[in-house]
Amino acid sequence: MLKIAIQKSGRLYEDSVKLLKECGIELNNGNKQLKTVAFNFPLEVYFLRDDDIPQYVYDGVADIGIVGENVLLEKNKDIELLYRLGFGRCRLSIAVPKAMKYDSVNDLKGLKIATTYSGMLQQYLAEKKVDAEIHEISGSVEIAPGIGLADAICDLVSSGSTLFTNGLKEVETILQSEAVLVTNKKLPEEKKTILQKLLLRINAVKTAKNNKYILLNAPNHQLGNIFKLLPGMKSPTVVNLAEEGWSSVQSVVNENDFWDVIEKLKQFEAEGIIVIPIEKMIV
Ligand code: PRT
Ligand code: ZN
Repeated sequence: MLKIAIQKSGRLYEDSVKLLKECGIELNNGNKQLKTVAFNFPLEVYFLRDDDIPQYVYDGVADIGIVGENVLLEKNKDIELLYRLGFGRCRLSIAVPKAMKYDSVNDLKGLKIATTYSGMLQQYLAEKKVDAEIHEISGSVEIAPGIGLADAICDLVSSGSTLFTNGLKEVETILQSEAVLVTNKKLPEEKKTILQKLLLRINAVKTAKNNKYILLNAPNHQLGNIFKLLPGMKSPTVVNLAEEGWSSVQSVVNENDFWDVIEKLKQFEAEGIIVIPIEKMIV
């Protein structure tokens, strides 16, 4: 049995449970217990505060965990980052009052900066050789300058609206963060085998999300160009159309290149382009 720690409630909870579900792992977590066992996979799930997850994984209470990279780095435990999961994206930034003149990181010299991320802020300021005072608080960091508790803040930002409504502007970014899968470094072989199975499934889900299945019709004299554009997993599937000189092509296309590829396909006389989401993809 492999033990995974995920957030009990908060910004990472839903996506973490959804990921396990997409991996075909069924949980009974309706009434928010502390832990639950999956019905159809050797996985025990612990629901914890995100701040505690690195310590629990380090101690081996949980074998693996899903946590923000920001928390992983702040807690600085000797555990391994296994996989970037692509949700819970945010950045750890320094912000100052809107009216303050700010040209470079040197303008932070001598300021009092409120944060819950004192470890990472300290490291950042040391790297930049800026001598500032770190004021560690446990929450509501964004109000600190407004109530005279600090001159600046260092906090997580996603849309930027919290900074905006508190009259602050973002001036430095310390880290780009997302949810990550972490593991204890000393898993026994039996648990490693289960982890490999889980990783295969996570990979299949994530790869599928990054790719689309594409079908199109094209004149045969353009097929060479189209094959170069859509190499697919091994090579594209090609079927003759009833109309002489035309073929149907089936392949996969990466989400990031999608619109570029579509534009080029039009130049190569492709018609009737159909794009379909992929549920799982094992390469
Ligand atoms: O109870 P527990 O301790 O488990 O939860 P928590 O309250 O400490 O964490 P939670 O649920 O707020 O966040 C969990 C993780 O989500 C964080 O560690 C990040 O990795 C990630 N994440 C992504 C964020 C945000 N986006 C985010 N915007 N965490 C916090 N925020 C906060 C930020 O602190 C600020 O107060 O949202 C506000 C800013 O948001 P914008 O959109 O106004 O910029
Ligand atoms: Zn927390």
